[in-house]
Amino acid sequence: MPHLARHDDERERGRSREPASRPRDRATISEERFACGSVSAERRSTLKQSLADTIAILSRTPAVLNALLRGLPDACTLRNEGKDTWNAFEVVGHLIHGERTDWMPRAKRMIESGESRPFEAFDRRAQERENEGRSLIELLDEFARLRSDNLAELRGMDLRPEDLGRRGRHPALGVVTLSQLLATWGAHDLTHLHQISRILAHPYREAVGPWSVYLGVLQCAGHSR
Ligand code: NI
Repeated sequence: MPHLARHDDERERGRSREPASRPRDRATISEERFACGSVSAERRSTLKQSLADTIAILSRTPAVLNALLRGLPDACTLRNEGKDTWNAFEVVGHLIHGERTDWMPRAKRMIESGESRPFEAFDRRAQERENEGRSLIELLDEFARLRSDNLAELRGMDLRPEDLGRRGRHPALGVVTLSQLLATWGAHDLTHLHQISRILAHPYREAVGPWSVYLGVLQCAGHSR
């Protein structure tokens, strides 16, 4: 795939430049790698591919949201699934808050401090106060900008398979790895795309009549936190 090939090229170029902005001391990293022992070639290849796949998914989410939501009537984007549930506007706001406070800040915390400094708790209701009076178009544009900036920063970290095993401490879940965090970033996007699909389908529960039994999106009870 051209996209991945280009990405690999960028990684190689970045490596040869040895950017001064790397957040860690090179000697420390070498010592840690030595202490951890070697990662098998097969495992290295799997981890590298998993990260490339995750980045490929993460890079597409803003365009998916744009195609699905931009210009839809408010009746669709401001509808929710009932009391204490989110509408699509709030889901995009939640994704923005994650770009600002969750994924990359936590990845950097892991690199810089390991388990010694737990992550800040994530505020699942931040979007309720942050996005009052804003339009969905503004939110979609902001999400796309933040995601692009964060992925540029992630690529710039030039993570290697050994780095993905680095650990951090989640305030509720305990010890987690960088590999798990990045996989969760991708699965979190897909969870909320699933959720938006379910929100948009919500009004069809009665309208489809007996076909409801064939339509999984109408059977899903919801699970997104
Ligand atoms: Ni979420």
